[in-house]
Amino acid sequence: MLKKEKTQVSVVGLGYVGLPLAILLKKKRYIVKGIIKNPDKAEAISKGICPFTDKRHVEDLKRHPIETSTVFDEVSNSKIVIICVPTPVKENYYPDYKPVISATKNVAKFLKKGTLVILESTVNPGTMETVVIPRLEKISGLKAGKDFFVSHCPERINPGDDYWNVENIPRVVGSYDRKGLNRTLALYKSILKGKVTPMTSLREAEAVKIVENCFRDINIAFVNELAMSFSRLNIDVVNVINGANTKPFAFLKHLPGCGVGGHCIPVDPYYLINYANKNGFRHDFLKLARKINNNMPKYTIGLLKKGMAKQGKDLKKSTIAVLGIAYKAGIDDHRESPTFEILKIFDKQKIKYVVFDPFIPKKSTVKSLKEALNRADGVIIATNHKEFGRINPTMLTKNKIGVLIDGRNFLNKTIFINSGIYYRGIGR
Ligand code: SAJ
Repeated sequence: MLKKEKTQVSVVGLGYVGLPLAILLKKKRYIVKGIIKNPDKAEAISKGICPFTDKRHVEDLKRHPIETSTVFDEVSNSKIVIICVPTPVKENYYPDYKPVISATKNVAKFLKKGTLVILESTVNPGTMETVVIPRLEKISGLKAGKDFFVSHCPERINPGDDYWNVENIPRVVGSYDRKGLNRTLALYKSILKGKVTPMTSLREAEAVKIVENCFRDINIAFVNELAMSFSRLNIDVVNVINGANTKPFAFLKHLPGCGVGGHCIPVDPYYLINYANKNGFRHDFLKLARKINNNMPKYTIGLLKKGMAKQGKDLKKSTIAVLGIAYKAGIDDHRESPTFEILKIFDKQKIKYVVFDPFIPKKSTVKSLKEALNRADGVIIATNHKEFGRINPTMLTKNKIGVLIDGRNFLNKTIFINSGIYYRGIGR
């Protein structure tokens, strides 16, 4: 039985996954030690200052500061070590295991007998057995199952979500052996309200997460393809999706947009595509979905070009306001954001632009929505931040803006069309 107050847990990686988890463990009276590469963030978190803007964690961390260091020594005093480091992809979309390998090696240096090591980072099936466990054993000289225990509990954080959080999201757990599984289930059941479901292996747990996110990616690709098709059939795809969504079963609503960003959805399918490829299977369907979604920024620019031409404006002599850098509304995370793809195409085609995101001033080229519109001849909404919801026809016409491409189908198309503005959404 876990005696929380006497159980020290090291959390490696205190980003959007590790930090909420560390705070929750502390709230549940575990002894928590944070480990993070960045010394400034380590110092801030130790003082209860949250290094990112998620308001939920700012308050929580102030009340429950986490003693955090950049070194791994505290692993030797921890009964449990949970690794929550990023798992990005490289340029060629191959999985980049560097953060996982570095964390694993550092943990192994201080690993003591009886410790339970859990990886929460998203990895493809087989990673625990081929990347993590061999390095833990080789460097520590200990044996998995005999001297230490290993599990995988894939993270399911949904940044910006006001309802689902680290405490209430159900989780799955896979382990190297039965003992490790029992210990891991005991840990998560002692801190979570969400259901904790045991899988029969590490691979199954790794596969669950990848399948969740591939499922989301292919469904987004499906509605993106519908959007491109229906826009030629003069059908509003959003109305059709909402209509289909009235069916109380066997339909799950997804919406088309100017692209798929984030640290998970556009990345995770490549983990499976590459791993399956190495084992002789080609995921043509997953690859096609990725191709469709990766093409949406280009499709969006095509809509803009058509609109500018219709309005008799020379795109080469115009400035476009790109509104939104974050990969989704209400957050400042811009990893894999479609906006960067849009700007890359603009740079290549020498199309002038300004870009504004109220959550990411450092990457904005203007200081306000007003300034962006003052300088624009056309607008692309790339992120449906609440602030952009107040854009109305007058704000455009007074700046002689004749084209609005709504990359998130965010605004009321009718009022813009009725005011003579060339409005196009994605599929409407
Ligand atoms: N998107 C669409 N159409 C949709 C839904 C999303 O174009 O219908 C786009 C978004 O604009 C965004 C990207 O896809 O650019 C990812 O959207 P997301 O809502 O999946 O955002 P994430 O990656 O932060 O959150 C996901 C979780 N989201 C939900 O389940 C709602 C979930 O897949 C995982 O818990 C989490 O990532 C993760 O960590 O895997």
